[in-house]
Amino acid sequence: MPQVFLPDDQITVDLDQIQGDVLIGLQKRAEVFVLLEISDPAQFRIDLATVLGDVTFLRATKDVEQTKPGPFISLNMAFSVTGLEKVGLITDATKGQLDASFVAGAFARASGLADDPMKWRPEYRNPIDMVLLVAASGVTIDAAKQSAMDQANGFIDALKRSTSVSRIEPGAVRAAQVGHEHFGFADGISQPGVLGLTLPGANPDQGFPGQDLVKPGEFVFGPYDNENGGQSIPPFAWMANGSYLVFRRLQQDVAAFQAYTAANFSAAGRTSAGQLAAQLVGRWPDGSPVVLAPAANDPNRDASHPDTNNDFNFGPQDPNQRACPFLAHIRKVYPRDDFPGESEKHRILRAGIPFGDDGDADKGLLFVCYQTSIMNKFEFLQVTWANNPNFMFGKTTSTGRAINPGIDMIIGQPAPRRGDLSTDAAQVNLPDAPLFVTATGGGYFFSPSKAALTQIAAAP
Ligand code: N7H
Repeated sequence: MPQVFLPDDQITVDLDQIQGDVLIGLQKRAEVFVLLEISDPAQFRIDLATVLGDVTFLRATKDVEQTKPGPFISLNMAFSVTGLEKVGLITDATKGQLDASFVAGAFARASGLADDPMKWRPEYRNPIDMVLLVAASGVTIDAAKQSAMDQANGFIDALKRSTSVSRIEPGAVRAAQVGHEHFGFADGISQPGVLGLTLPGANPDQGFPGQDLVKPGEFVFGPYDNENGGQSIPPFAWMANGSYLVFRRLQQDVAAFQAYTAANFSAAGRTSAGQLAAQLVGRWPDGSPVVLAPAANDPNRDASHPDTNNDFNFGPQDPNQRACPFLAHIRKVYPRDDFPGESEKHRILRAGIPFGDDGDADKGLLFVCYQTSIMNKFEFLQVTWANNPNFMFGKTTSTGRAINPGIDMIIGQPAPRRGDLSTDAAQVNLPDAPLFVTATGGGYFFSPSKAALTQIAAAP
């Protein structure tokens, strides 16, 4: 969605300290993720000093968002727990004060998310110390791919005396359907507004209609206010204006998704494979929400209409899943008023990009999200809501029969992947589905502030 900001003198998050991907998202038609191992920490501090001036912070990202000046390259970087140890920001004795999932590392946490660790590419099974995010915008997709890779190679070169490359992941928007992920659905529609950054609309608690403003401490350490009535104060001063970055390489099986919806729409009482697919996502491919447009997409609420495409709730509007199933991806991961008081505590800022060309077997989403707690945000959404067939709890059909909604068919992992679409007396089941999305790698990182990066670079 387009972003509209408060005037600079009313912005309360630190535009000069927070990296640009964190609260706004780097502008990107292509983005290269470079996963690095730090082989010589002392040399790394020297090398880091040579690229620090290239790191993009929020002020630049905001300016680019507002002025769209043409070709633009961004660089962000983040460190894993092993990386933070190598650069001396934490020690074995102090790391226990950080988010426990971050400390354990993404691969160690994979089986708890119901990933198959054997599907993880070998490079991701070894510790990765840091990631560079190199994004290119303002040019054609092919030019952006070239430019992001050229720039990434330049940064790899600048750091080559002190690091080695574990893996490079190139991502780009899809040429055939810009702004749509590989299943064909518009992405990047619903993001939380950020209090103190996003310009409120007619409703002072929202940006665009339906876009609730969330306290910045949910996404970045401050002290900034959070949704628990407190402040997100980090355990170490150098963590201020930083954020945890979750990276997941999610392979998508487009053929399996299409085959499943084609084989099952009729028995599920839907008019077409497209309608069932939209109901599994909770939006039509054009972005219009099925809760407001159950029978067919609504061009007046598509991805190009931020003023209408997010202006909905689930609870009173659709209490018996007549329009949008409880298992729909967007209803699982952001239940809105189905779960008042809880929904806003588990919001994330997403900043992913597709990988692979349409004809490739290996294609999917390089998923990225930012938060101040990996356990309470990304992992909570994946495990407690998406993977849990009983969530949303306490729902019934219009005849009062209890519903166990079933798994999030898009990202939910544990078998059996099935669901209950009943709305009234008739029982309507979705049969077992194969995996449509499989994690093939990932990393848990921390995106430090400018001050923290400078501290690393200056350290003896
Ligand atoms: Fe999801 N998809 O194409 O089906 N996602 N997602 N996601 N997702 C969303 O609102 C998708 C994944 C969230 O505020 C849309 O931008 C795919 C993970 C959240 O109403 C679509 C993959 C997690 C939202 C998709 C994937 C989330 C959201 C609607 C993997 C977290 C916002 C467009 C390959 C654990 C919900 C939009 C809201 C929206 C898809 C992954 C979370 C189309 C294909 C791993 C919070």
